[in-house]
Amino acid sequence: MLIRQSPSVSASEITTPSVYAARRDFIRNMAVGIGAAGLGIAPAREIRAETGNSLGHLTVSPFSTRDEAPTPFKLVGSYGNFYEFGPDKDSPEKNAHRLRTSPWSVTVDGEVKTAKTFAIEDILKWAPLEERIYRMRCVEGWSAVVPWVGFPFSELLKRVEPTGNARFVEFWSLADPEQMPYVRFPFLDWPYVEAVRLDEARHPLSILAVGMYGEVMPKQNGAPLRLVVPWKYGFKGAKSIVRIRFVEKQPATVWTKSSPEEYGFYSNVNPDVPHKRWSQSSERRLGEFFKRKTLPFNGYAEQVADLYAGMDLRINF
Ligand SMILES: Nc1nc2c(c(=O)[nH]1)N[C@H]1C(S)=C(S)[C@@H](COP(=O)(O)O)O[C@H]1N2
Ligand SMILES: [Mo]
Repeated sequence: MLIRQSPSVSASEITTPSVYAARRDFIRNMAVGIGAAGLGIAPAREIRAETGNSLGHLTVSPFSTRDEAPTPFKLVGSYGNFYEFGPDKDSPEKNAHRLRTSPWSVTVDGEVKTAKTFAIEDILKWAPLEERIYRMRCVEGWSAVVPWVGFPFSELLKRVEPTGNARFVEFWSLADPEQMPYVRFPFLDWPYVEAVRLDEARHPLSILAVGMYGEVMPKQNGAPLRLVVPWKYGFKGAKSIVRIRFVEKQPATVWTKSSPEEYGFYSNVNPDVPHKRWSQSSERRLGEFFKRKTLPFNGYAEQVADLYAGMDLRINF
């Protein structure tokens, strides 16, 4: 995104023995989890998000990826983008401790019958929390398998009533220079706002996530509430959301404003549409050495391709 050099993951991402050990343990636990899932029992886990705040019993969603082991939290928590906290991959882990996630509320407005503001404590009670193990892919060419915790976006639609004009949904991240030192610098047009079409948002794979690896969301990954849409590039998943706005027309987003020729509105993972500065045909899973082929819609084509029937996804990229 903001990098100008090679988008590939640096040598420090090459798997270390401890990561292998963690992964082996994780695979063993996953095997237990898959067996337990059918009984509605949460899997036992040794790897945690290390926030120390367990979310307790979780139902394992049938939408979860079954054939790939989650990436160790160690990697997902230390390599990512959260530009409000700095431009480097380790800036979020280094600086996001400055974020105050309580009190926190989310305002829902725009094309809704009645605008409402919800406290995060109440949002957490909307629905039973599910574990959703999703493949994720960043437009820069790295990917991960992440056990998110959250609930379908559609739960929000039970609490607010969009008007007949609502066709798109914007997600606004917090932009507080006191907590987020880099929003003083205009390298992006703050606040970070991303958006999807309403039918994409209400697709059963789209979730509002409040945690990962069985625990409350780590600050660097977007506490206390973020969007996860697994068939799109990672930048669509706005972190630390304070406002959700329903709108009629396709809005400009933080990335279409900064570089419209590089970041289209749809941002579906499409190996056939190269980024202007690099190919999108393959990706490197964090912790792995060899690249793997990128799949259309990040492997979720069967579930989501219908949303784009009749659209030319080379133009609507
Ligand atoms: N507010 C905000 N949300 C954001 C970003 C950001 O810089 N600010 N970066 C995006 C990008 S480019 C990616 S790849 C993911 C990375 O975070 P994750 O590894 O926790 O999914 O967050 C997305 N959400
Ligand atoms: Mo990204």
